[in-house]
Amino acid sequence: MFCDNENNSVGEIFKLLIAEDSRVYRRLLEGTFAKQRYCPLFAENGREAIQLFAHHQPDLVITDWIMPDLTGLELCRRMRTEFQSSYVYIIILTSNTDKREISAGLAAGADDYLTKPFAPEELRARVEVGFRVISFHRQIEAKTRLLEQLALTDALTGLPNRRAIETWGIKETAGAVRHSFPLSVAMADLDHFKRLNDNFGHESGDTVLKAFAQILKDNCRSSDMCGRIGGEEFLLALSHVELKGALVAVEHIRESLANRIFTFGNHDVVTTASFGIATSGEGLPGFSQLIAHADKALYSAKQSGRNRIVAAPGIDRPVS
Ligand code: GH3
Ligand code: MG
Ligand code: MG
Ligand code: MG
Repeated sequence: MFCDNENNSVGEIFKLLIAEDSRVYRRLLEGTFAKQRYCPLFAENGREAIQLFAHHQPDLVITDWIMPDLTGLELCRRMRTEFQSSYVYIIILTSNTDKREISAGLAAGADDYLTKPFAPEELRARVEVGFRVISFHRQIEAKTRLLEQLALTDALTGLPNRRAIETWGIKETAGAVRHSFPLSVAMADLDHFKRLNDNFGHESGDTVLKAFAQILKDNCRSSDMCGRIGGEEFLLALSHVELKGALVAVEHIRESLANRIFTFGNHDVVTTASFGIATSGEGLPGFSQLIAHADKALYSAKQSGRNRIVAAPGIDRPVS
């Protein structure tokens, strides 16, 4: 096992994996890293190195060149091609001084090499360089993840945005076709929202948008998707749910908003939303067609008086 360096106050925690078939060299390497803030995990051959690599996802790997099963070169290649989720720094430790072979090792994905016999302080220094590089990589990876998250999130409500909804929808529709399960989509649009903004100000409008987003979140299972399409338009997609189930769920959402009293200044304000629902039938349309059907139904809901749910095609459920 890796050392328990979780309580290390020095800073980041790094995992080091060493692949070395020679017992003598393993001893030497143990001594090299004996008093470090990290302590290594050892593999005695290439296959074991791959297993430990997959299980522990180390930050840095030191690999011997010649081992009985996999060479260090093959190990580098496999680590680079089979495990691409997070960058790992690879140092080849070799008795091979042939520059062409060393170049081949670097080309196969190694970041650095050191020849045997090695000076412990030099290896420790090179490992520190590796951890420095890994630390930058981890920071960049974390920032990239955050940016990806922000690119898929609506800033005002914290709900997934149109792009996130579309990505989810394409995947879910493919699953629904493959496994023949129903998918229901509800489009929602707040009623007379412009008037609310005009009467009580944009901030009050934002308060209503956030409150409605919260109602959607509260009624959205982890297998579902709810998001803000834009403006005062939202979407709720219910996976494995037939029209009947979708009507019940959406009715609950409609009521939750209609029963809520907002106080803006001296005014108690009630606001409502209209909904259009489309459910995939036998011949499942694409996600964008499902949205288009739901949108058409939403238009009918608006035309026939608002604060109601209309199901496509033509199933009208006036509620007021
Ligand atoms: P309908 O019942 O027919 O849907 O009428 P409506 O007034 O809701 O529809 P309309 O499309 O005329 O107006 C939508 C309004 O939503 C206009 C726009 O200013 C407002 N809006 C869009 N995005 C935001 C936002 O982020 N915050 C606020 N406060 N208002 C927004
Ligand atoms: Mg060897
Ligand atoms: Mg609208
Ligand atoms: Mg509206």
